[in-house]
Amino acid sequence: MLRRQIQIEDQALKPIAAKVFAGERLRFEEGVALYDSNDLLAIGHLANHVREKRHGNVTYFNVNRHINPTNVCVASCKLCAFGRKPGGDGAYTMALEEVFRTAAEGWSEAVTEFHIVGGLHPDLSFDYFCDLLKGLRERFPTVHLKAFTAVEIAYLARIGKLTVREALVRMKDSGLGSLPGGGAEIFAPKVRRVICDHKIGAHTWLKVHRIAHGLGLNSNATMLYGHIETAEDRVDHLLELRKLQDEAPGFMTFIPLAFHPENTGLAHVPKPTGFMDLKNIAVSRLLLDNFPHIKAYWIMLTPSMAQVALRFGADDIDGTVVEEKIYHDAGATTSQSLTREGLERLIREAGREPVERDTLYRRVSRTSTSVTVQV
Ligand code: V47
Repeated sequence: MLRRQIQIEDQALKPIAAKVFAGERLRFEEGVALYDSNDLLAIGHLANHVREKRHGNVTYFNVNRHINPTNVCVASCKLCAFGRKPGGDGAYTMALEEVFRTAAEGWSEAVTEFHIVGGLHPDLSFDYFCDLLKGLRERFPTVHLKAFTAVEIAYLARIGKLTVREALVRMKDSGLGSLPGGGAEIFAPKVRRVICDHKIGAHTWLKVHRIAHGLGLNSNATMLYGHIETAEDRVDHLLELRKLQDEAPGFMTFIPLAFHPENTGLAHVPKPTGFMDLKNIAVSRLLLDNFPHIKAYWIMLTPSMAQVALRFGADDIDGTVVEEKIYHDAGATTSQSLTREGLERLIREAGREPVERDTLYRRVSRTSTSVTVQV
């Protein structure tokens, strides 16, 4: 039915559409052809077909809080407006008690996830991070701790003189529940050299996630677009993620992240447009056939664009958040918080059915007196 209704103006998309409807995997060249095409409605229609085949009308959201224990960072990535040099203007580092107080201030019965990321601090010990996890687990035993990007994990392992596996085992024992998807940026070395020269390379980023998956820790993945990368770089990035997911499954969600240039070392780069945002959501849904979820991160996209993205391949809109620093330091003008009701309204108005999930995509049911996670 869907197949007959589709209008394809770009002839190059016809064979790709046939493969999508047949459920066949797309190749590198087909990914590039999708990015090169301006037939956004046809691309969106194909992505929506895949999205509805997997998830029907459901759109996921969660009730979460962000915690950023420090913005002090030894790396000076051109893409970032959040990190500060030690002792620099606006630099902060929370003592553990401050982290716990921040968490307590953001906590309510409804919160199911703390999303915790920060800078690469030169002096905080590996034990600080394990104690942070232990302290949060002890105080908030029902809250899932999605913490530390692969970049932080690799750095903390080095600081602690541990292998990545040993570091992850220690963190898991301390309460780590899963890994967020940050730090992936764009895997192509020539782009990484410019936008995040001091970060681990693609190989190490992928290795950390591979090891995490092997230890039973799920994770997410991201891709930063709209700076100096090419369509080929984006497709290469997506196919590296798809390959890892084939070999060592464990990714839950892919989140395309639009570059925000303000206050960064790449302030001259024009902001990505809405057209580019929707194309990235749609192409990632089409190429990442082994990823369960594609997230339209409303903080980054704006709530209005996130709503539209729910018809272009996305089935998740992220959470309530409350306080967000990474995007707002880089000029984001979105609000830092949406209520549960606000998220539900956005999703319903897009004609989708809101489903509250926990970090691992188990449905959360609520009554006025209790919260239940369905396992
Ligand atoms: O790793 C940093 C990106 C990421 C900028 O896993 C920037 O559920 C745009 O990973 N403009 C952190 N992007 C955010 C992230 C994330 C967000 C929401 C959900 C999840 C998840 C993960 O933000 C960084 C980097 O890729 N970033 N600076 C900037 N100026």
